[in-house]
Amino acid sequence: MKEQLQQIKEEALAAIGGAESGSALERIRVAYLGKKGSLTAVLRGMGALSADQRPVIGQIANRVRAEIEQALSDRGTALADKEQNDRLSAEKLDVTMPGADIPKGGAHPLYQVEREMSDIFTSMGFDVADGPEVELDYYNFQALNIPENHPARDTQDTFYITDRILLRSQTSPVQVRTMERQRPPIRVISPGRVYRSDALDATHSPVFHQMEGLVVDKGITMGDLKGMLETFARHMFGQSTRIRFRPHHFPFTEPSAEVDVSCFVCGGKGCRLCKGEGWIEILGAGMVHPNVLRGCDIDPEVYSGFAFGLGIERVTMTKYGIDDIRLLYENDKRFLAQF
Ligand code: 2U9
Repeated sequence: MKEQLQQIKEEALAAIGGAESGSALERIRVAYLGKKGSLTAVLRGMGALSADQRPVIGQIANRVRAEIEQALSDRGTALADKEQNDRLSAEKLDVTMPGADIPKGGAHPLYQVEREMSDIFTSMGFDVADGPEVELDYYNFQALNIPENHPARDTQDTFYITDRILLRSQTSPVQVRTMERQRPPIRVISPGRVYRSDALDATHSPVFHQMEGLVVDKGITMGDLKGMLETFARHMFGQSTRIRFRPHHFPFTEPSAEVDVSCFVCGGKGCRLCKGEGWIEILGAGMVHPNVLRGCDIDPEVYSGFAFGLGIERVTMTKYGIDDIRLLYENDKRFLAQF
């Protein structure tokens, strides 16, 4: 029986030494120490031993059991350690490795300029208003004192969807809607996309962006318009910028003017950017026509207002010296990365 126990122990220890997983160890435990295990079977057979043999064999059997249990536990710990080490080395992270280069995007130059302009106007107390790009003829033309046969309505200039519905050719409809909704004082700008049936070339695009502004209150004068535009121009193009008004005609303003800013490259002496003029035209403006106020149920005898409009592409191209409008739409990363 002694030899039998010795053999069981050797077999068990060899099996434990070769076990590669917790479940293999468990199978070994059951095979030797379980209810039907080989060591258990030997212990059961001890009843047949003589009284003086029993404690001797019993002691050996207990030692064998203890050794097998110890070996199972040691191997179990070793396997668990190994498993953890394997996992740790598989998941090892070298925090000193240089990171992957994730290219960073940025705001489109048109959007940057729009935001810069909006910031200047909102700091002067303007609200920002938005409106539909698919508009009624009424808001795009009629309400702006542009009568039925005015050349601006020509299908060559405007995309008509039906007789009454079109793609807005200016953001003025937003201001008309604002006047219908809100009583003076009104101080609002409307940046947005507009559509004109022009062929795409270096200076024209059938879709471009405008920002218009409108102020209506009691006692608003051309002086207010001039002061406000000068403040805008100085913030946008530099503190020494001057502005100049040239008489013009728009159906929706009277009097009307085109407005130039002194060239911010040469300061007015004449250079390549201003084509030797010293001045750069950037916007149109004027006092809101009484017909436009009346159409929105605002009494022109009580209230007056000024309005202005500028092309965001034009400001962007002037500011950055861009000579082809198409660069602003092609989204070539080599171009965009410069802003
Ligand atoms: C209302 C009344 C009047 C908006 C104005 C201009 C002058 C103007 C052009 C600039 C370049 C359009 O993008 S552009 O081609 N705009 O010159 N716009 S005054 O006048 C308004 C607007 C709304 C109710």
